[in-house]
Amino acid sequence: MQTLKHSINSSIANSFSKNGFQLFQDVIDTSDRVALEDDYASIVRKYTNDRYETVDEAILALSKSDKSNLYEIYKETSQLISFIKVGISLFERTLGSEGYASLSGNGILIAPPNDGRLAYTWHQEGAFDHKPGTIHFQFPLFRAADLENGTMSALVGSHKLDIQSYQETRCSNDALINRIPKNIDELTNQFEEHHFLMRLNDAYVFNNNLLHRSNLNKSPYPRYSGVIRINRNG
Ligand SMILES: O=C(O)CCC(=O)C(=O)O
Repeated sequence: MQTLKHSINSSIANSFSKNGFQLFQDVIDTSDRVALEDDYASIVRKYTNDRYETVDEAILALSKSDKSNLYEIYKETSQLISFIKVGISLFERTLGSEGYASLSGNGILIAPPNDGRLAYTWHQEGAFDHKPGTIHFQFPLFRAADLENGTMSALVGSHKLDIQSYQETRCSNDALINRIPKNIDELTNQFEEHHFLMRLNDAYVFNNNLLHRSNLNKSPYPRYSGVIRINRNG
């Protein structure tokens, strides 16, 4: 069973095993987050040839006219070295520093306004070939994650389910692949939905089997999420 560091607070560890997720407030150092945002801005500048003043402006323009480059940017972010510092502090501050951990997938997801193409519908990470026991961290970049900009949500306690049989969908070659459980209507009736509201420097940690999704961004600005996946002791 996945565990969290008990010395932080045993009620936090208990709520992670009960619900399948846990919020950690102010767990990321501002300087580490800003280093990641700066690297992201450099990638965006490269793909847009310095044509835009701000990251938001560039992402809004790409989401209207150049969706394949938006997808390339997403793929390139997985290699950013600045993920390592954030990953180390998340590991030490939430899972404990004993043993070792490996990063097993990072990325910066973009949710442009009113565009479901780069958003995931209901899924379990375990359906995407992560090792059993992988722990997933999700945190906002550039601005807070709220109901208006479509922050992710999860079905409370659904991590106790096995990996469900799923149907694979992809709306285009430059869209993310979705693996939606075939019985999702039944499951959404069975479990309560919880929205992951986060301020900058907060992070949620969640279980590999937890059912979760992104929601439609109804704000005028893009939503950016950092994602770090960690295997403990291998
Ligand atoms: O950021 C989001 O909206 C969803 C993230 C997600 O599905 C994930 O981290 O696995």
